[in-house]
Amino acid sequence: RAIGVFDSGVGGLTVLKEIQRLLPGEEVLYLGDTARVPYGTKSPATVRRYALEAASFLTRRRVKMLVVACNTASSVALGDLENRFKLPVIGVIEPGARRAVSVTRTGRIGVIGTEGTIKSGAYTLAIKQLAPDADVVALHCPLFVPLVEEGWLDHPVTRLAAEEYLGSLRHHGIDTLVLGCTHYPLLKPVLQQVLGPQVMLIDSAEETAIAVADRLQQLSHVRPLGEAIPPQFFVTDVPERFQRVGGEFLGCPLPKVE
Ligand code: DGN
Repeated sequence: RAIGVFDSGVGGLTVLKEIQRLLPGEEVLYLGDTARVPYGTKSPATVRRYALEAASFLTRRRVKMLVVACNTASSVALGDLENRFKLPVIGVIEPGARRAVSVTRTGRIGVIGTEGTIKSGAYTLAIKQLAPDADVVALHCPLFVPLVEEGWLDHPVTRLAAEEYLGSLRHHGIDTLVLGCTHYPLLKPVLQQVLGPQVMLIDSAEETAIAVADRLQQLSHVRPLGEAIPPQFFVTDVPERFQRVGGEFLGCPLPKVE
């Protein structure tokens, strides 16, 4: 059986890419809720409803595990999904928080994400549960998602936005920054330049893939390594934009999108 992955749109492809890298023998179904993106500005109740609907679509296709490859949905809907579907559900918050706590030296950790993720307080809570003394500063950076979608990964406007947003984090003296939104790993080079080499960037996508692999191992559900199986893609709106922007996220052209 396959692993079901969903996101509000293309962003979760950063998570899919890491899952494929780590677990090439696994079959993955990916749903991008492109008709209703972005989730980041919507209320928690609305995001919960969307997440339950996306997960229902995948569970009807008999997946063995759900991966919520969206920080906004992970921050408000994980519990509801676990209760409803009785399947292992992996979100992106806990893995990112765990990694941040393990690498920080000063305990000063920054978190950036969408408005929904930051307002939920989910990262701060997850970090504080692991390291009660951590000093967490969380910030929403709403312009980053459209800039990435536009493909402006190394553009003066993106650099200006990063300087404006991240100035306060720099003053706070963080040594670790959690990229708490699926789009942000694509901005790593510019974020690293603005913050300087002393700040460690935590990519939740990489950490989530490790969490997926660990969980499958625990459940003895790992497929033996064989030929890589191409993922199957589904979207809730016409596929053209997903196909184009998604190629940038995956670093290769996407196969057919349904
Ligand atoms: N996938 C969303 C997240 O990680 O929070 C970002 C895109 C969005 O819905 N705004």
